[in-house]
Amino acid sequence: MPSFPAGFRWGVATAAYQIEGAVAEDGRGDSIWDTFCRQPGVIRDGHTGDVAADHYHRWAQDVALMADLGITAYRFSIGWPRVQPGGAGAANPAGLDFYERLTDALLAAGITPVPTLYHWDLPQPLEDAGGWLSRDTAQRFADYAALAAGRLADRIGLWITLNEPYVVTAMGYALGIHAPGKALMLGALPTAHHQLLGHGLATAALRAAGAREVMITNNYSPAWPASDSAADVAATRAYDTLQNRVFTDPVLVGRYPDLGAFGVGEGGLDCVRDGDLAVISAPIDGLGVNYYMPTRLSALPDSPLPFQMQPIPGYPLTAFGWPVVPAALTEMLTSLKQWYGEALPPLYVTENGCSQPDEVAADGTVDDPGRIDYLDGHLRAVHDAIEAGVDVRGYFEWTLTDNFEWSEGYHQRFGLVHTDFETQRRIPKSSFAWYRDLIAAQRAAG
Ligand code: IFM
Repeated sequence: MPSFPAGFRWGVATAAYQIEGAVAEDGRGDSIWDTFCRQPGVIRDGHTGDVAADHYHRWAQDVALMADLGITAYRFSIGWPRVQPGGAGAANPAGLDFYERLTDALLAAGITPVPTLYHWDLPQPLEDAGGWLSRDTAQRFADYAALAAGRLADRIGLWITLNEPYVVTAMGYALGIHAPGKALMLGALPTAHHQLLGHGLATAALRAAGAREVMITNNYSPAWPASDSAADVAATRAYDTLQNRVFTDPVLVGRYPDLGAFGVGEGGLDCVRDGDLAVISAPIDGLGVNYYMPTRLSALPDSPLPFQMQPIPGYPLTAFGWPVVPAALTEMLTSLKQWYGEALPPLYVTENGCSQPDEVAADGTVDDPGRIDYLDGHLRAVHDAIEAGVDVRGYFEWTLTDNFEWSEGYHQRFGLVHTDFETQRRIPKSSFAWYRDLIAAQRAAG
């Protein structure tokens, strides 16, 4: 592996609902994911995040694993319903206590904490009041950001507002595959604007509370046409706009891309008010890039979403069936630089990883060579982007332990550490040792 720049941040990333469990402890309220998981038939095999990887009780063991791994930064998410159970009003001190204990343990282990404020666990009372379809949720988010930073910004410098707002809009409100399970198709578009407004308002609240650096994380995917027909090329452009530009242009250049392909006229989205884009485009200090795979598209005529995804033949697949295409990560990082030029802040790969069908062998070990290949290829791809002049400052592997993978329940294992969900026993996989050795070598060289 070539050397990364000195000071490059080596990390792992997790999210509250996927690992914590303890959903009814210490005053935590319900989130939309608690409610969604209770609905029959929506999550594979009826799994829920009620226990997950029991990180709420095993956080000290997990921090010890991170210290052993040698990471320099840990991206986790703060559970909004733990900190502010009703989504408004005073903080739940016990919720903040948990993240304070975690933060202090990380700092004591020499690991920089990098919290994300919203990784999809909207307090249920806010959804009952309209969720991200309601403009008021943006202000509620900023108030919650102020509570979290009010307790922690004296120890945490770098904050992330939202994780993958595209997925919230697309999977949660347009298609109904994720919580809150609404299938509104294009009626979901206001959730994009309200999340972005929440990002802008929260950015101001974080800075007022003393946060030094603020970022937003989106998931990006190079969009490839299935053919060179005009229809497929247009469909690909529409998809690219929706996934890669709608949640980035307003933040970096203060305007929405052309949404004509989605029936939005020149006047733009109805929900945008004067001054919103100035709030949304307040300067940020970094852009989080989550990358898993490219997307290949063909036209889907007479549909509100005018594209359909096509398989990408010729590449290995993860256990989830996702094509493994490291070069597309280089393409994505260099495209962002091409698109935004000087307006692009430093980039951090805030998620990258894969689900593998690993199993515990008779001797108690877990070998996952597919994950090692995946990580090796994608880290080389990040390095290629740096060589090409893109300012990438860190890499957060997804994820530390096997966890609750949303609609797939516990069926997709993304961890460097195997979790036995019956006993909560953790077994570092061979990829853990590989990543540990890589980080040690890079840190020694840097
Ligand atoms: O597990 C998810 C995570 O919550 C958001 N990004 C993609 C991961 C893998 O699907």
